[in-house]
Amino acid sequence: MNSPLTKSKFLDINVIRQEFPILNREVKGRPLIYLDNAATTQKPQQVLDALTHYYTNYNANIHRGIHTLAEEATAAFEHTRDAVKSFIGAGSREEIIFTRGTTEGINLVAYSWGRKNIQANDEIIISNMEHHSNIVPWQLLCEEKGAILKVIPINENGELVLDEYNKMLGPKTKLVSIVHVSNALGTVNPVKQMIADAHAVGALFMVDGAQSAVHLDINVTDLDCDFFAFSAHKLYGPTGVGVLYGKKALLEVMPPFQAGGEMIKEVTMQKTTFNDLPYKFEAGTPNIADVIAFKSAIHFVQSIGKEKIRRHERDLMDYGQQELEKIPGLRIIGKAKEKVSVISFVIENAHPQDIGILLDNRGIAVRTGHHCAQPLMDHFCIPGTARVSFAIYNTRYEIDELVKGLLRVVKILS
Ligand code: 7TS
Repeated sequence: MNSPLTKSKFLDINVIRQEFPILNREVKGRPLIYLDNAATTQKPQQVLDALTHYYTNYNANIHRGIHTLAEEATAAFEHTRDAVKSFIGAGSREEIIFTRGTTEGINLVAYSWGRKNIQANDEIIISNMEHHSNIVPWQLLCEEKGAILKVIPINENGELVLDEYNKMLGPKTKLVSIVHVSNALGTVNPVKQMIADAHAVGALFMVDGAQSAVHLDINVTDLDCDFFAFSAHKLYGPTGVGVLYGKKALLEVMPPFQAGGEMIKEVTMQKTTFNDLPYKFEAGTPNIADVIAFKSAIHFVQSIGKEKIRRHERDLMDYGQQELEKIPGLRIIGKAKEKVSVISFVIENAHPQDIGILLDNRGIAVRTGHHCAQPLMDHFCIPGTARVSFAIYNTRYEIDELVKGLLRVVKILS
């Protein structure tokens, strides 16, 4: 298997693949070709080891015990916070809140900041390419408060129409919440400029970084965003862990999201005072093991370097687009100038679900459907797409296999 897998001009992908035990498995009698990385990435051995090591050696609840195990677990948990802080360029560790994932991070802001600060007739801006996680929390908030949700349109390439955005911004705008990289199209949005534009009218800006944290260099201080949410599981880390970054001054005056243990300073039956940041927003026993293992995922990414990862994925995306476009009846959805790691497509006379099933029969995993972005699908007048999304361990050889599979799909279905 040496030759076809090592076609990358930039990295020894074979060495990297060896770190992912799951890539050795077969599906339907063929070697797994995993092209569903925007849904979740596979996990390298060091992440799996960190989980086992924790449960084998120092499983304990954190922040409350004084025994050795509790101290070791607390230290490892807090080390991840420091690793995240530098990974995204935050100003202080108090600005890093552990959540269950991007969805919970956005809900936290909508619930805590939103319910305190949004009033009738205020305006919140999102875009037409948002994941449902960055639509529904704002819809609920607007319904509750009588506020108005405005939606930035997109063009045929799948890019935001920024003129419309600038026209929408005004004194009534209180918050803008935009996806950094679209999960369905791969479009990279120019959030830095958009943040500056929002701030110019006094609005806050939240970035949905679910897809960007793994591909782009993130520096929240440089971006000057007010909130940034992402998930560990799309970044070679475990499921059930995410991060909400928030500017300290904002977090400090926000009310708690969930109430319970850990988030309190003192409780009497009359009154409760709340813990300091970031613990005020981390009620209950957190996902200790997975937070600890997340640090290994960050190290994995840093040890290769995002620039190299990006170049490899760019090569795969360019090669993939070039080869897929040769397939009769195939149309790529989303052709933004700035794009990473995702190719969404439809094939004439072939339902995306059938494409997915036929590819799975060849051991190829892709995502099909609306990708939790139904308004975006409506914009393109399609029920859904088939989507391939790349990670560091994918190869040109796998794209060649995908193309063979798709040619077969065309033969069977059309
Ligand atoms: N925002 C974006 C842009 C996403 O891509 C996703 C998950 C979420 C938010 C929610 O993240 P979670 O970790 O809280 O679930 N996107 C996808 C996907 O594209 N396929 O499966 C999940």
